[in-house]
Amino acid sequence: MLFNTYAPWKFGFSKDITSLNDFKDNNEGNKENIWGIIGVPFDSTTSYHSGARLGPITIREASFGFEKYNFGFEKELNTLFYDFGDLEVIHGNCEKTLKILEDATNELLSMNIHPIIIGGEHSISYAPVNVLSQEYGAGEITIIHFDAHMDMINEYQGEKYSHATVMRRIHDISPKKIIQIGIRSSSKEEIDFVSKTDNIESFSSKTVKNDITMVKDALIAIKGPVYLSIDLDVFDPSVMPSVGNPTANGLYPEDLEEFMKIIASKEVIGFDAVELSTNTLGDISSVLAAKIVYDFLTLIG
Ligand SMILES: [Mn+2]
Repeated sequence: MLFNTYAPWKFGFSKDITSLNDFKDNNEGNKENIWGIIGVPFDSTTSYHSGARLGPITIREASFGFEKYNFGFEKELNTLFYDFGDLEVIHGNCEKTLKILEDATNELLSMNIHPIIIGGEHSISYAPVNVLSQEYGAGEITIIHFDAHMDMINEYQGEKYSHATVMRRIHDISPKKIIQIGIRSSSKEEIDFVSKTDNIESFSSKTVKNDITMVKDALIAIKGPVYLSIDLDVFDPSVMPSVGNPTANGLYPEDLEEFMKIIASKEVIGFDAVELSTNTLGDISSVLAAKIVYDFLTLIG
């Protein structure tokens, strides 16, 4: 008899769980390197291409195209991870959604599971970083932020919590450092803020192209816990067209692979991949977005 085991509502190679409660009962006190995916189908502060709420489902669906052996890194994906499904978001209310995501992240941490957040728009990154800051101490954590945009403006359209202000809100938490990579669009106000702020290091996409060693050295120098936030618009629109704010002259998959190898050797405590905004299953954006999560999971094990 043939069975159809295709299950696009869970990320490929995730370990099966029937319910969160069963999982809790079986994993009390487990200190292993375990990861948990939470999808956050939220896009209410999106200003250009809406649709990031479909990011979690399209990333999961595209993950079924991969092999367990990650050819690019010559390593099997053997990391233990679960896919907890999608958060119940409050459409139109960013702050309430962040609160729900904070609760969910705390629940993962209570089971000693590291969060992987699949967006959804970028505003959601605030919640896991805030929770992890309380757990590890804000001043200990380095944020690695891949993005075409600085996201450092204090308010956007009168809103403090927005995809465009997320790194400013994260900076308010007083992390040890924020390292931005791939920047190629910002306001003058953001540039002024970043240049006068000691704990923010910002590398443009041009610097990645012309002097990738300098950027790699900044990553190699990191000590202590790391949170990785990837706004998928960091990629060039030729390889990642379906994002909330596509921006020309971006990074290519090979660039991120180089950085990922270094990042995975650090003490990574959380990861998000956000801003995929497509309603087409298996398009180039979904496939590359899923590859980023797949590569991360392969390397972190
Ligand atoms: Mn961006």
